Amino acid sequence: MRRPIIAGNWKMHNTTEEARDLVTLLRPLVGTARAEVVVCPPFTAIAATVNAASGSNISVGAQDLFWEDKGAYTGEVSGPMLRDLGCRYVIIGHSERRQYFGETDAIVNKKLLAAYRNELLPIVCVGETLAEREAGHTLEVVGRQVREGLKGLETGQARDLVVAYEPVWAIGTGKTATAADAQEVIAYIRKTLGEMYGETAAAIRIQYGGSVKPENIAELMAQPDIDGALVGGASLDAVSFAAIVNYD
Ligand code: G2H
Repeated sequence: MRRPIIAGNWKMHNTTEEARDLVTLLRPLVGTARAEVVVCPPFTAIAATVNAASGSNISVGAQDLFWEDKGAYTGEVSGPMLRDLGCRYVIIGHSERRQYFGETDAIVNKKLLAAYRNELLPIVCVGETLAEREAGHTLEVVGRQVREGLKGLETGQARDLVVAYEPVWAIGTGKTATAADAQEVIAYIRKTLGEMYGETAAAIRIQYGGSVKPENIAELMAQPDIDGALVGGASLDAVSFAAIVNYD
């Protein structure tokens, strides 16, 4: 019932030329994937990526957006601008945004509402730090991020939402949560969504993110509540990202 969605988060990597080359290599490798395929380049490479992906099954997402549609906000990029470039998705509240740029749940919420206002499909990231996990606060932290981040989102809109559970201690560190750990938290996220949106929660896709690789994707995807992955490092190489997309 939920179509898997595998998204590559390129972070601050790839010039326009590198983006074009990567998508050109990727296109034939993922052409028959049953999962939905998304790549999220930096703002500067979005246009080149959309162009290179044109006519393929690869959708393009941004890594962030600003919550206002226009105005005197030097350096920011808005929802209408991303739509204009051909973006379909937008990542919101990635842990690197929370950690290095001070994004709070309230900011995530404003960005989420801006995404919906502009018909961009949000991938909302949540996840606990190592200290929070060791203190036994994982479910409390993730539950709060979901409730606060999604405030004001209506049930009819929630169906299109993608949530990414990314334990901060597993991001770019080579440490992956075990599939069972990831399933436990993701099941809790779905339970929380159920309290907010009733049976619509069963249609909401929830990804796992944090050192996903060709070697661990199958086990993660075998978990009942894991509907895809948000892939950082391994999405920068066409062959490894394709191996993740074509998991079996
Ligand atoms: C988590 C993930 C992608 P990586 O940040 O969002 O990155 O796969 O490199 O851990």
